[in-house]
Amino acid sequence: MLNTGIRAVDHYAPEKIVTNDDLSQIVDTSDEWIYTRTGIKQRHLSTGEDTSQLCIEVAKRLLEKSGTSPEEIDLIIVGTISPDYATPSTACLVQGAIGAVNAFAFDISAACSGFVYALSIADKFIKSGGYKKAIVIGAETLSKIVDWKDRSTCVLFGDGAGGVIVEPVDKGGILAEDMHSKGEDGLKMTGNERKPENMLCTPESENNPYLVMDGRAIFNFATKVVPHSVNEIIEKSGISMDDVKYIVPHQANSRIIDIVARKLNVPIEKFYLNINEYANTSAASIPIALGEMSEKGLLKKGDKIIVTGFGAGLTWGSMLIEW
Ligand code: 4VN
Repeated sequence: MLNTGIRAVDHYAPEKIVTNDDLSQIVDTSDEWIYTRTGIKQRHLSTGEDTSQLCIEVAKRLLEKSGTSPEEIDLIIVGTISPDYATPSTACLVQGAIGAVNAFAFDISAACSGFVYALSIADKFIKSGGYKKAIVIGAETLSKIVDWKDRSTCVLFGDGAGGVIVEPVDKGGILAEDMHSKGEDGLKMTGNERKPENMLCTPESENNPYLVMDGRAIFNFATKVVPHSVNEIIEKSGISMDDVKYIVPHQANSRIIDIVARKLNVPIEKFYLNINEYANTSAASIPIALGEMSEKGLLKKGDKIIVTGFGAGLTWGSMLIEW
């Protein structure tokens, strides 16, 4: 059977960097507090670029890198929870900007699992045989939905985007996946609430437009489901952990990754971590990591990696990818 392979990967983040010390000027926090609890040293923040602009930069780089012309693209999917608009979708804005006139385009909402969910969807379109080239992007401008007065959340998040071009391959590519949601705990992390309000009804309480989370609950959820999901991938695909060169987790919090590594009995060196530089960029964190790894020459043909996303929804998903 035909597989879906990654043809090119790239990433882009706003140039402006805000350090923990910079943040301690606007909220009661410190570099020591943030770094010891999360592994974060700094984040890239938008100085006006919106999510679609981050995506467009990634898409242009992907076309350039892979020598693909925009007319060849059949499908564009963007995973994001911070789109420019509810409509048009971020993916349609990308399509228009790059001139991918033959593509169809849509966004998906799966928070920190957004890139893995979007890649899973693209994989099925490619496997159907009817579509040859897809652009899959994870992108966020979380800085526009965090509460800059709330020191428990504003220190955690950053802006950025990353993505891939996928196409059919005979061998390798996406070899296994494990996808889940748990909507019953969905309200443990919310953002951009909009209650019905019209001539017939007025909301009983105000909308909360910000990103809010029950940190402890999400932390516990992640340390429980991620090791399980990674083990599922190993079992389903019949490989051993020794065959896996890197595990590329959603960059939520380095302490969560430490616990996941310990539970899996995998050395922490097998995990690619860059949360120190970008903080938590939700759907963008995995493709930004892949982009950096590719740049550093860490991903060679035939290497097997596991990507694992987890977060609001609640959602989680893992994939085994042979490069
Ligand atoms: C997945 C996770 C998180 C997350 C949850 C908790 C948390 C990140 C709570 C304890 C706090 C430090 C921060 Cl696991 C977020 C997302 C959303 O992308 C997804 N940090 N923390 C402390 O006091 O130690």
